Amino acid sequence: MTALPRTDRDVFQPAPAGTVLTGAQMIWEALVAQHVDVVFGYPGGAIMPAYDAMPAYPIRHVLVRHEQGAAHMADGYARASGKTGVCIATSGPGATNLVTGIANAMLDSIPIVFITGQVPSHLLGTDAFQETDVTGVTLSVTKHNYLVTRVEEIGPIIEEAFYVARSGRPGPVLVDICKDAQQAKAPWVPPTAQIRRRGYRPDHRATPQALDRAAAMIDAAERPVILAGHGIIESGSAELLRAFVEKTGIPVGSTLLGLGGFPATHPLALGMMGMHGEAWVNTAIQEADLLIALGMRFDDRVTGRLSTYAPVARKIHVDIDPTEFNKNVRVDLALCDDVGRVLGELVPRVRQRKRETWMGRIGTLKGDAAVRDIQSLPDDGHLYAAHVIHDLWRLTGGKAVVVTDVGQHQMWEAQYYKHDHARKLITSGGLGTMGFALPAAIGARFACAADDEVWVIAGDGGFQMTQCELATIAQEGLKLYVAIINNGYLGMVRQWQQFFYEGRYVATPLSGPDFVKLAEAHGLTGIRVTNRSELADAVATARRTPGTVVFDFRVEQEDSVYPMVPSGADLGDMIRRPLIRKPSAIVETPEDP
Ligand SMILES: Cc1ncc(C[n+]2csc(CCOP(=O)(O)OP(=O)(O)O)c2C)c(N)n1
Repeated sequence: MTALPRTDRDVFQPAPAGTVLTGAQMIWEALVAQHVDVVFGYPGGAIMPAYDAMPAYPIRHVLVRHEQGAAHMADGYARASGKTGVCIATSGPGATNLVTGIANAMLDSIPIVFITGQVPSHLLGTDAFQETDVTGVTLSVTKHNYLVTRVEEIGPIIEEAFYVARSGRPGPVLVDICKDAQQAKAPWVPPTAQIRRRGYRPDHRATPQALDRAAAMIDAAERPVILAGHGIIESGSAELLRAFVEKTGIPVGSTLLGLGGFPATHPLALGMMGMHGEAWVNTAIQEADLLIALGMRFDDRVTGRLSTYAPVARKIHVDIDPTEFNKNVRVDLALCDDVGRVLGELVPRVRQRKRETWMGRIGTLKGDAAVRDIQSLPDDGHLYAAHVIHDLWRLTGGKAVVVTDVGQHQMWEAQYYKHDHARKLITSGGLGTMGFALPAAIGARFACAADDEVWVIAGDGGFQMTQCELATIAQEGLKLYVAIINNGYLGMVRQWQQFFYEGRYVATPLSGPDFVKLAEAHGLTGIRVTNRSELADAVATARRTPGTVVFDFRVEQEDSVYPMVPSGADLGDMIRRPLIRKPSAIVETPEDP
């Protein structure tokens, strides 16, 4: 296998203004100018000119096994790094294979620039070979998209695409470039960094009066709760949130995507809210007299039934996207601004407080839930997914970058792996895309420091959706830890069947390959774990083993995630884990990792 080496960044010289370049060269010039160092993609006819030009540029290309994987890799890279991810594919099937990954990025507000090849401009609309109207197909799942037919447009549009993807509420932007525009030549115009898009104003500022009003509402509240969302992480505001919380003494509930935006081991951290949130968070929200929603969007998985949501609370909502206000929940005060800027303005305005009565009440709620907590139960020879995740949290010192798939294991991860830092949990929230974890972890691997451990936590169902990317891992020589939480079911759907469809397990029992042999077939290592006592040794072995290790954790097959607020039910109306031990049998496991 001989791949052309890429040009080293140290020797690369950007083209001076006026140099005649092909459109294909302009694509890479424009990407280098945006400081892109890695792209994830798959070649094909309509994007071949761009691929042919690529080796002259200091950008690493990761050849995926399916374009959906490329999209998720760019997504994982963006989430782990805070930069904009880049993905490249050909027209027609290459581009349509991206759609799930684009939609995933759209719903979670992830900045990614997608570059697709398109048939030559004179063939547009003729049903030419591998022609798909990709801008049409992706219209509703991109923040913005472009069809480029002329070589002169390539540089300015790619620059604008990065600006749109990153500014305001981030999101995916697609640039579809006709093959003849890639082949044509024109004088190069380097990026100007002076982008003005008519009608697009991503910057909003809350007024001083609104900030004063928010501070007064916060000072007056006796039972306030902060709802910390993904906006805290995307805007890099974790430190400001901490300063605000420590001054006001207000406890913090997090959305799934907000986990890590506030340290999970902080005394004022309540954990995750919503459908599989901690019981005490949901009850605290229902009893609160003020909700301060920061960079979150009152998703239905978070609110439960809207008509009974936080019935006595006044609500302050801070978000950079004005379309989020009063969409699901009517609020008393909306602050349209960057959440970090608002926190920076609020900290000097609010009173220093301790809220002992309110925290005492939350402590009582917690005490009640703890006796139902599986993590606190003794090892009875069964391997529970919650135990696996709790033990991985301890063995990794809580410091790993964890990339989860979608299903029960995702919720257990959110409950039992305590993230103290932003960008350490990468998960598909809004779209809930099975198959996300393995490719997203590959992307994250490129963004993380060499000594960061990157862990995949996936179900046996979701893993099988994109397991072809094991070959990408092998070809790229990457070190990942892949934990398959193997329960032999599409577990989350099985759980719903158990709770709401009288236990009729239709199309949820699931077989799979021998995951140990599958890893070995790729030149990787596989380890099977069937008992909790084997887990620590397995992790130690994996650390000593070069290359990626795939763990097949054979967990309890019919376990369920508790608590659970049934879809559309009142947030306080939770199904709790049945008591399976008396409280006296509880064994304390060490809290610190
Ligand atoms: C692409 C896709 N198809 C279907 C679903 C619906 N769905 C949500 S969770 C789930 C089961 C996941 O099973 P598994 O990956 O084994 O994880 P577990 O729930 O057992 O932890 C399914 C089918 C989905 N979220 N994404």
